[in-house]
Amino acid sequence: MASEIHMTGPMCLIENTNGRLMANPEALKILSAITQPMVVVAIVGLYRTGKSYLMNKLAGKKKGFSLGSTVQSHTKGIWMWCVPHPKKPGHILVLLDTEGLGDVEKGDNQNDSWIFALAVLLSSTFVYNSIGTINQQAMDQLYYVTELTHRIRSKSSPDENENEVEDSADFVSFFPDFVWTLRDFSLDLEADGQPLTPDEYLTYSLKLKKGTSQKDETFNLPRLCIRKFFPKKKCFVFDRPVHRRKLAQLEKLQDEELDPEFVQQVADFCSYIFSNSKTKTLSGGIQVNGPRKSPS
Ligand SMILES: Nc1nc2c(ncn2[C@@H]2O[C@H](COP(=O)(O)OP(=O)(O)O)[C@@H](O)[C@H]2O)c(=O)[nH]1
Ligand SMILES: [Mg+2]
Repeated sequence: MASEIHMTGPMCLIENTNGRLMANPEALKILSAITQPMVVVAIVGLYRTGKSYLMNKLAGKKKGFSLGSTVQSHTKGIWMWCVPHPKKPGHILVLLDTEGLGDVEKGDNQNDSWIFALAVLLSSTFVYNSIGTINQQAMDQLYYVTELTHRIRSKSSPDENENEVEDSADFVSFFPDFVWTLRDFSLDLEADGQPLTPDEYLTYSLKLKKGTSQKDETFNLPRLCIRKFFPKKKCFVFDRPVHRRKLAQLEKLQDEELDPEFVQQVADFCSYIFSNSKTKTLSGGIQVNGPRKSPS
């Protein structure tokens, strides 16, 4: 059966056509034909932060999702690539790459916010990718997480509610695991002279401010949302893969030409995803395969 899934490359799943998000019927057809359990990994983050490059690593292919300033990166939306799961026989690994998410100021962030919400809902592992350290800028770009409650309404709380973060616990049960990937990370991970693991660094970065000023609340909101929505969190840091001048040719370089630390970090990330990413399930533990996931 697995041999029936033969996608030679990614295809658009959710397309932004004239400002409207539309599901591509061809992609839905492929999804509906999949009868095996699916592990769905989605990646989201600012453009040109190496997302597609990392997804190609998960696909085990040098080429696939196109990198950098190609035609594809002008199409906002979600791209899909279904490959046989490299570690779980009989399972399909569905890779979802998002395109064109810009900063909040650049119009059209309604669609960006929907793309973000769809990536959360469709995936069993949700990867948030950013460059550098977990600073306020990286948190601000996670602004869409604070909009999830407006986008997703669970049946049990149909009315507008002041306290949406509190009331969202009921849909968290089918939320994906959260992985934060930090690219070009150059900080020494330590606090008070003690070394920190990337996971401890993430936990530390998600600490809330005690105050109640507007500034404190703005600081706390994305952190609160991540903590509420994603009970299972993981963090990976990556060195810069090569010297700045060679970055544009990254796709053409052999592993031997890359920073060995980076090669190891990518291997560790892939290995974690392959062994830990769960099958996408609906509440009640129903496994999702194609026909259930696509609209019937
Ligand atoms: N600085 C840096 N550049 C990267 C990294 N990974 C890929 N790139 C390069 O950054 C550019 C954009 O990569 P791409 O994967 O298309 O980014 P995306 O827009 O987030 O999908 C390409 O030239 C890649 O070769 C990384 O870890 N660090
Ligand atoms: Mg990309």
